[in-house]
Amino acid sequence: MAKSKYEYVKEFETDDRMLRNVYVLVRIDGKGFHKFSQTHDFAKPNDVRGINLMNHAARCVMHELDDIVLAFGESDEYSFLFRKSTDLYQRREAKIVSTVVSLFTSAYVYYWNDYFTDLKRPLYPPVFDGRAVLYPSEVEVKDYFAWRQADTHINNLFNTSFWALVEEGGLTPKAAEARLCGTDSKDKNEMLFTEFNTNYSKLPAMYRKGSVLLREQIPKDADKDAIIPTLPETLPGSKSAKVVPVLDTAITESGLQSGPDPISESVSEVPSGQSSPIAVDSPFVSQEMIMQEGSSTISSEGKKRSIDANEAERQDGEEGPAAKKEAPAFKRMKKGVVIDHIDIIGEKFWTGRGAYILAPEKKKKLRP
Ligand code: DGT
Ligand code: MG
Ligand code: MG
Repeated sequence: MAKSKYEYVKEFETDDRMLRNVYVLVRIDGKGFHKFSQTHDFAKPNDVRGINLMNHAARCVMHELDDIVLAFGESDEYSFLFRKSTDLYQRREAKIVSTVVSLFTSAYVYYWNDYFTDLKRPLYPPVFDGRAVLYPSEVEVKDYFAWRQADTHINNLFNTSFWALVEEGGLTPKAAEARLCGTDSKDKNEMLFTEFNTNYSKLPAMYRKGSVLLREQIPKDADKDAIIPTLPETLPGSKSAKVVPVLDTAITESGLQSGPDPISESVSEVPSGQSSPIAVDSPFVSQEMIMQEGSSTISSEGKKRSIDANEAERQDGEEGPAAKKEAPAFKRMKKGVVIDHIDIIGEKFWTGRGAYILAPEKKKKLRP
């Protein structure tokens, strides 16, 4: 076919394909959310509607892009990790980043009213920026997520302390800042406990640890694309799944974290500028949930069982009769995106629920 005389302009386009065989990480962040959160009267320092909306938007991205194996969200940001061998858009950076940012932003606006029920749509269009970072090995990937979760912890502890001093303690913001200057995590925990009767470690994990999106087993008859919220009572307008909270934290905490908080107590602390007091008596339970779809029920215990069954099936025969007993249950499961608020700092996550994320993939033959 004859080319038009204008076609030469295509030659100006650059090849932005990212290096092969390294991890692609895309992080999006709200532009000017200091103002956006104020304009929309976000609760301080954590607005559960805003966090759930962020989580919903992130889940939409994961549903659309199968190569994303893990996502982590806090404040106005979300990080998405692609599997090492992703060939999405031939690894073209602009295509990948713009698709993630665009889908996230449109979902944020599209589902806005499900969360902010008293406001039909945002008062002005929210903007998110995005970037891709390449990480050569598992070490950097693990440290990346540890960095983001440590940031969540530091900012949330600071903001919780700051707004307790201002709102409950009657200090001016300036005086509150001065009071917190030079304090470490231990000091802040103690201050919250002794002066404000607040046990920081008992505050919702979603605030303290951020949100982790994983690909795990869900009941076969559940819609893979349905949004499976974890915090039903905070999800007005959510019709896609009937959910009830798991109140038995003993189950959900087991295998996730035991012993001291892995986040260093002596980490130097830089506030994010986020503000205001936390709803200590917040009604939600930020743990895994039971999801009920018709007759299928998956609970944290059930999910654990299904993962165990998954493991058992992989090791076929090695586990003896127990593995065989679990197999039928596993057959009724399929992969979906689930959300939790767990520690991703430390090996426990990467060798446990996160083991599939960095698992070796079949090497694709590169053409000579
Ligand atoms: P940027 O990213 O350079 O365009 O500027 P910002 O303003 O987005 O700053 P950033 O991303 O460092 O910090 C996030 C801001 O969003 C911070 O001011 C706190 C605010 N924010 C995020 N989530 C919440 C929330 O749940 N409640 C409240 N009150 N503020 C929040
Ligand atoms: Mg921002
Ligand atoms: Mg931010």
